Amino acid sequence: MKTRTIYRVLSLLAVFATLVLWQACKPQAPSDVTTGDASKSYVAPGKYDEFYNVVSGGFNGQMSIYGLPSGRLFRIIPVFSQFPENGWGYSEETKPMLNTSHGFVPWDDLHHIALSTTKGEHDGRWAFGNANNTPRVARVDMKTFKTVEILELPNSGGNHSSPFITENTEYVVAGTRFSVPVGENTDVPISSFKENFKGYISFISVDPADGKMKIAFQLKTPGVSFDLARAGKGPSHGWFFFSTYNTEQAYTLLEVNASQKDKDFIMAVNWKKAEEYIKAGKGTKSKAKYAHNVWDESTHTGVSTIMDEVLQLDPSELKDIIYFIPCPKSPHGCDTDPTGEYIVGSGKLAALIPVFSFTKIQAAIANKEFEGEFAGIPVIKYEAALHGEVKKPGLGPLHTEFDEKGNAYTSFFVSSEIVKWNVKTLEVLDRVPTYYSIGHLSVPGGPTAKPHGKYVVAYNKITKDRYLPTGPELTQSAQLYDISGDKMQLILDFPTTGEPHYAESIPASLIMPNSTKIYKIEENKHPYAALGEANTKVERKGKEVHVYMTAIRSHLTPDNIEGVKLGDEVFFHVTNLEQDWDVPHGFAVKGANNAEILIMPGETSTLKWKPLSTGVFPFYCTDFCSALHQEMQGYIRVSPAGSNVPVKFSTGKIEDLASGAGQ
Ligand code: K7E
Ligand code: CUA
Repeated sequence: MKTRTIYRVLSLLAVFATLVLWQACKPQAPSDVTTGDASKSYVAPGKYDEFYNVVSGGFNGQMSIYGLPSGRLFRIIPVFSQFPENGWGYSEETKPMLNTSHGFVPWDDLHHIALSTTKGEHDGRWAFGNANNTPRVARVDMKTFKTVEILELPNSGGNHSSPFITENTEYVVAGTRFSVPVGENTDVPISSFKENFKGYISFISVDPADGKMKIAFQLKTPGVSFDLARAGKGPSHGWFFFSTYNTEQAYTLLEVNASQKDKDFIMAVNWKKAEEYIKAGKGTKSKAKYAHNVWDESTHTGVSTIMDEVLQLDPSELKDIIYFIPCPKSPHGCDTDPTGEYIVGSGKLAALIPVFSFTKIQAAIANKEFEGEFAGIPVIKYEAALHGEVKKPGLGPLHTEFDEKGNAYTSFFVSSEIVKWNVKTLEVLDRVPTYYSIGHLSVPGGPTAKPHGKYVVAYNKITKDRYLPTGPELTQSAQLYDISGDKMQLILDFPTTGEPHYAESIPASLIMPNSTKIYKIEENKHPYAALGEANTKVERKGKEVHVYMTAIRSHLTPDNIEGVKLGDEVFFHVTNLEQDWDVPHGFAVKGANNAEILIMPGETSTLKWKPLSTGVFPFYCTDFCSALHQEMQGYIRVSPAGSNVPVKFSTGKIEDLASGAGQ
């Protein structure tokens, strides 16, 4: 008890000292800030940006797409959260994409994105994102900017160290933040952490042809927290590096109890070795329940399958898969440089940045230069793995990105700055303030073997006085710096949606030519599609009424529907017959509690509606599609449960009252 109080006091003192230091080096007020040449971020009307900036949405659970250098927002791609703007997670087709072993989860937290690479370079095919809370990895197709696959990760809690990709996107890798009890009985005392709690790293294989994901294997690790990671590249291809914290294995008041040790670990994983063990028949199949949701482009529908098994390897028995390397004070970022030789650990509470050498790590393993073991895993001697330390770089290093000239850029949360340093000489070259308290940063191509350079974007955690105030809740603040010269120059502030954590930028030339414009109507295999107005109909199946509807400028077919009865569920399957770029139609019906849907050209989408009263209900197109958009509307009649109003439907039919009245 006494020791704990002392720790507590010490840690509070440390926090206090940090805050004092922070005040001392707090950046100036916005009006005092001189910026670089703002015209460098100017993209004239009608001109395109040079880069797509793919940004995680943090607590909004989505990804967003900006242009660089303009900072203009182009799109929010719904991933792990329902999105009223286009009906993601509301339409019947998209609901299965948000299914999990815990049922339908309408909102999650997306921290990191990863763009697919081939030979370590951006290939423009897919963007991956992680769900933190209910652990999942999603794949977005960069042709359609649509989430096409979501894979849940069993035995994980707080999927933060995720997703990170190997050089050729062989694997997307995800590490658990929370270690959790595993095995048959997980109903154990929390205080049994050391005995019962384990960490898991999932290696998800990605089919090179179509991108399909599958959990290839999981590594069972000692019970610690994994924070971030990077794959090796070039000479270190075949290896993976994870930052860990809470190697104290605390299970309460982590702010104090997980900050006791002077050093935590970087965990080096030899995944080629793991593959060898699997080939040799090692590993055990364990029961696990997780959802695998796949979007089918031809039916425009997601299918959710619950999986029941996962292959696991235990590196405490299967030697040479993992090694620990001591790394000062609760490392957050763990980044590998473009050459693959250097691994940078950023200790949140450290006053220096250690840079490890892959060559030295290999030599240390070969020569058994270990300082001992941690839970059965060898710990390499710090000095044996170390290339060197960047001295006095700043306070609170978080993340490091690289340019094409051998420089590194590290974000410092506490001292609110970006520091540029040379990877080989470890010399600090330049520093610029950020407004305020930067989290992640992103250099175009920064995590790849071939950075595109030019800019660094700061994703700041505190916005304060940078924009017109909007009450207690402010926009998030990103800042763009020109890094083409020796000195970094701030050239743009731009607000962002959600809370961006990580982001990557990719040259527009790798994405733009492949961007899908329409879905071909003749390829539409949706079971309820009406491929042409002649195929529209209304079908009753018991208490379900299926409306095969079409939308084309400027009418819905059918636009008069009768014969629905109270107690029925009505499914509006709307096919957009347009074959023209940028002509979506929308659909909404009065009283529908899932609002509306937005349907792209050639696509079919379904809105389910359960009327709760009799009467005539209007429906209409929600997307301004033509001069006669406001005429794009119709009526559906709902009669009492026992009525004998027959099912009928039409468009453009004028009935004389006598034939329709009284029914
Ligand atoms: Cu924001 Cu990558 Cu969740 Cu660092 S993490 S800041
Ligand atoms: Cu279709 Cu408005």
